[in-house]
Amino acid sequence: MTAEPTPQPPIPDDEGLPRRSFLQIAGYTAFGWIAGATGLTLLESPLNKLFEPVNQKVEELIFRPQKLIPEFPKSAIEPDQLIVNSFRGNPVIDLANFRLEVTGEVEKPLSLSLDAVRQLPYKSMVIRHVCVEGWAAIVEWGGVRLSDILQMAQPKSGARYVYFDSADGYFSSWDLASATHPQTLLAYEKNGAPIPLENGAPLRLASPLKLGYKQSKWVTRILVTNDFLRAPQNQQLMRGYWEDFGYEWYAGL
Ligand SMILES: Nc1nc2c(c(=O)[nH]1)N[C@H]1C(S)=C(S)[C@@H](COP(=O)(O)O)O[C@H]1N2
Ligand SMILES: [Mo]
Repeated sequence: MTAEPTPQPPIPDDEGLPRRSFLQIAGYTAFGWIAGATGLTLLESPLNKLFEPVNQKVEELIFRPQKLIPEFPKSAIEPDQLIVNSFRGNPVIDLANFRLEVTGEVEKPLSLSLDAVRQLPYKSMVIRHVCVEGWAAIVEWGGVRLSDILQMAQPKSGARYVYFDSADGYFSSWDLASATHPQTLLAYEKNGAPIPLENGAPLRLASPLKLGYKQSKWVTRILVTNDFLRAPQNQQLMRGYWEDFGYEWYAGL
């Protein structure tokens, strides 16, 4: 690893304040996003329809064969090497009412129950998790391909980024190509068992493409955007919790 800017220690958790998602902190709500996205689309759609079929670029990304990363055999799993790394501890999640929201620049916003997620095709993989802090672990993750969920939501033709909002207030953003890679999963199993809460239950990202801080745990909302988000107060770029402290955005392995 070349010298990474040392992030400042995270702001201590103020137990007196409710933990809000980054979308709420940024002043966005799901409704705001849908309304905003619709406004843009109405303005832009006549041109888009003249020059390209709707969704062409996005469909190319989703269906383009992407290079597969070699996986490890199950015998290589290192069950004791995965260190829990959470910036502010475990969130409380109401599993009975849990919904995975998919919103933003998509034709079909989704609100999926865990059962609905589990009904999608299952994929497991043994990959190396690499934390920028200097440790790594070979882990088996099982779950669904994020591309299957994005395909259901149908990103619009201008979509470029995918934000992940987590129940602990963490967030990150990915390029659409990495998000639609066939080995980028929303995982609900770790090493053949349901993911423990501290590792991100009920749903966490798992991908051999990127460093650990891009592997969001406790994912509750997926937001597809054309551009990076900016904080409404000061227009500062919002690309991710650690990314906004100076960690590299793409963070490829
Ligand atoms: N929501 C959320 N996701 C997160 C983090 C976090 O603090 N909150 N930490 C990240 C970091 S830095 C790493 S290395 C991995 C650690 O995953 P683990 O705790 O399951 O080992 O989770 C990533 N995803
Ligand atoms: Mo990490």
